[in-house]
Amino acid sequence: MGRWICKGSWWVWLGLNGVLAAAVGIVVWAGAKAQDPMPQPLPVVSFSESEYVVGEGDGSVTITVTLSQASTGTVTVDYATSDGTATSHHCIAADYVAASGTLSFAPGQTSRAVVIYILENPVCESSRTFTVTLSNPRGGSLGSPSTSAVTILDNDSCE
Ligand SMILES: [Ca+2]
Ligand SMILES: [Ca+2]
Repeated sequence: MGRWICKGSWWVWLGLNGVLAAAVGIVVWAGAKAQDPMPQPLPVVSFSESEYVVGEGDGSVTITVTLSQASTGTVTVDYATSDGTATSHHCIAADYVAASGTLSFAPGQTSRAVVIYILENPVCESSRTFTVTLSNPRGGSLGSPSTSAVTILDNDSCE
């Protein structure tokens, strides 16, 4: 294991030098690992579907929001409904109950549900649509789809 070599006017044990170099290298490598851990890519938060269809008489629709991967920290994202042809504010024939808030994914959790209430009415109508939008992710990044369209199918006779 090793040999003596002549370096200038000194004899040096080459094998011992090699072992010392390796030991120093391991310490430097271990220190770098401790100080600079590999950054985890942020989970991507999005709707599981870009479109949902619900019957007017179904009572509610459940929208699923997913993370691309489990996170070691909490991930939150805001959601809000917005009117399209379906409205939440009409006095007589509102179609759904507007909803907004913040969804929180606990560490390890990759799926959360948003329940939006659909309102029954006796009015003959065509299909109506509203949207649900995600925004302001924290601990993750926003992916696609970040908007989901919900279509309400009418159930009233138009005669
Ligand atoms: Ca109805
Ligand atoms: Ca109706």
